[in-house]
Amino acid sequence: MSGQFITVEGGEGAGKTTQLAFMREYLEQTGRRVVLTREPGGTPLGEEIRALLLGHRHDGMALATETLLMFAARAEHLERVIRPALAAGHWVLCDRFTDATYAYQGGGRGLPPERIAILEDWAQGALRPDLTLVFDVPVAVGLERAGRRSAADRFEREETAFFERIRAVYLDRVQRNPDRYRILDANRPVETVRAEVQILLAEWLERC
Ligand code: T5A
Repeated sequence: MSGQFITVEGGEGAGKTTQLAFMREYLEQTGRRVVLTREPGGTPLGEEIRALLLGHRHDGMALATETLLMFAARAEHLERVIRPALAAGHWVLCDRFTDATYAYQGGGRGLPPERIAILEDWAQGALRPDLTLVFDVPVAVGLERAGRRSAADRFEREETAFFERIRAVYLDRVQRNPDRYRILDANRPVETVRAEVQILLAEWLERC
């Protein structure tokens, strides 16, 4: 049984982490071995980079620095966790991946996507997620949920227009590649979203 690389994306507070716990449980029930991980992070070094990126010690960090740190954490993650897990036949569930760089550093901050594509090719080679679920929620709803959960990190302090641009990039990427992406309306109760996630995963399992 071959492994699959599934990523989960969306704006702040879309419910990714909540649904990933369910996704793991469901896939394990079907006999798959699952590695649940996240970006930025997923390794000891990556988690240290995450703290630099999300914390407030370096507010005003240059966009190139921010982007390269995302890819530094990603390179480590690929080398130590993602590639070995896939090679062992595990299913990798990743909370955000390179789509988030296109959305946040590209759409949100204005970095040309061509630059991101160069780093993507360098760090990943030919590796791309097999399936990407995009949880779509109105910006105000997501920020309100995220705000209830914890204090704002360096990204969550941005203005609404920043998050609208991020949402637009995700929707655009879904439209351009419907084979790889599935979009879910995340502005519904947790259980309703969960039921749709289960249907999508069941369909995906049939294809594998
Ligand atoms: N980033 C990341 C980049 O800029 N570039 C990159 O390349 C990468 C990889 C990561 C930050 O880094 C940026 C993007 C991010 O800003 P993070 O803390 O991991 O930071 O941020 P998020 O991934 O956005 O995590 P959040 O926790 O904010 O959002 P989730 O995981 O989507 O939401 P979740 O499940 O934690 O839910 C939030 C709250 O809402 C409730 C939950 O109980 C929780 O309290 N909730 C719901 N409430 C009502 N209805 C539902 N359907 C709900 N689902 C969840």
